[in-house]
Amino acid sequence: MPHLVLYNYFRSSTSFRVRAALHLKGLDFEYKPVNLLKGEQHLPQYRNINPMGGVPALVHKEKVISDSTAILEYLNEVFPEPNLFPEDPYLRARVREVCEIVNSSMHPYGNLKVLQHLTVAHGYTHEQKDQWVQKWTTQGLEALETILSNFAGDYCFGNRVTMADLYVFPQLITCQRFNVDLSKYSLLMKIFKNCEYHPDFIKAHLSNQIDTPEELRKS
Ligand SMILES: N[C@@H](CCC(=O)N[C@@H](CS)C(=O)NCC(=O)O)C(=O)O
Repeated sequence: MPHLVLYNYFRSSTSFRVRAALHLKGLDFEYKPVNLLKGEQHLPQYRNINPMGGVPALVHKEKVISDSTAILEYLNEVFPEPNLFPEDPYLRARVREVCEIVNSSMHPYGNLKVLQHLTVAHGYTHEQKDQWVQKWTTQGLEALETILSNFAGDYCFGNRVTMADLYVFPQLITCQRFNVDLSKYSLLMKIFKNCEYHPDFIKAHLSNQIDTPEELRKS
């Protein structure tokens, strides 16, 4: 088995993406928790691994890669089965479009450092931070619901998991955490429920990790 080490945090949606890919590809990995709430991402020894101070970071055969998108592309090239992209180049482009909507236009607004800045510099309350995430993620949700209506089956693109599901599913969990009203996104909720029961998504889920606090574990 290849030696893979994943620096990550149970609740991080970018970490989920990579955990799910590793499980889908049947790859064993060593789980190294980085506690974001304790600020372990800012420690010099972690900054040596990822100078951006974020999770995830992957070490494969002593070579480091950080940023989930780069890691996922690498894993899919080095361990091609099952392919997380469709065969068709047009569909591949549309999968990447969906991933990028989540990655650039949704995820950053709920990121810990952004929310911490809103609290420290602007005095945001818990409710104001919820409203902030709600405001900025809604546009992405609307776009995803429309785009995926052309492609979805059980999952975002047809009836098998693709890279798009690895981005969309954990982002919907984040939306729930910030009380975003997801009830009107019926397609996204259908995909969410199917992902929720996928065995590799269960293994990657925030409630099942070694650093998951007891109160967030699924019984
Ligand atoms: N684009 C990066 C973002 C990484 C990132 O910011 N991850 C979050 C967790 S989901 C993090 O580590 N945040 C630390 C912080 O905000 O201090 C990726 O996809 O890996």
